[in-house]
Amino acid sequence: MKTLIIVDVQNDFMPGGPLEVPYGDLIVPVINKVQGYFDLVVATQDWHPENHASFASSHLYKKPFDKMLINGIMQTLWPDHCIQGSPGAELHHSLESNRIAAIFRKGMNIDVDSYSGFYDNNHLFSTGLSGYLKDKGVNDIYFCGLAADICVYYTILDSILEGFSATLIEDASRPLLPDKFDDIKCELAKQGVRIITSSEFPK
Ligand code: VGL
Ligand code: ZN
Repeated sequence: MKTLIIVDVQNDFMPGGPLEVPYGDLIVPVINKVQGYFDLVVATQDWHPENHASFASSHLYKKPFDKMLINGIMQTLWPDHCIQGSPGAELHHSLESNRIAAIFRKGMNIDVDSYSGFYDNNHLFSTGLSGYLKDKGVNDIYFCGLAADICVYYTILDSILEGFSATLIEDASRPLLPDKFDDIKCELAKQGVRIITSSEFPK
């Protein structure tokens, strides 16, 4: 079961959005191109209540990208983004969604952030994604989406912990901080993650 997981391809992460990923929109046609090579396509969606603890606006005297200890975890504070039901939380309108079998939403607990599509950042709450994939007999997962150095990265790390084999499609993903992305890729490679580009899929 060759599976593609599309992470957080949502309007608020696109150029011009409140938490924009540089060139984030350029991945959409690449993702659309590769979808057809997979037996199963699944997506995740960052889906925060208003006043989520990860928003700088939820804390006095804090601004976006400040850091703060929340429940023992050092949390980066973000601009408000991906609020449940808002246009910014919707998947990008050009992302082909007909082949997406299921969408797993995350970050819904107001107190805890959730970068990974599998577990929250405390590793306490599961979205059910791992059980869903195992039920379907998935072993080989390919990853794409936004942001490569945050939610894609943590989703991949959890997939390895869950025993899946993981591949990042690099040109179908973009980092929030391009300068630090080489370190992230090194870390992924150390964990046994394959890093490829979409050119490896036949035309
Ligand atoms: C993300 C920061 C906060 C992401 C989500 O999708 O990478 N980053 N929430
Ligand atoms: Zn978020």
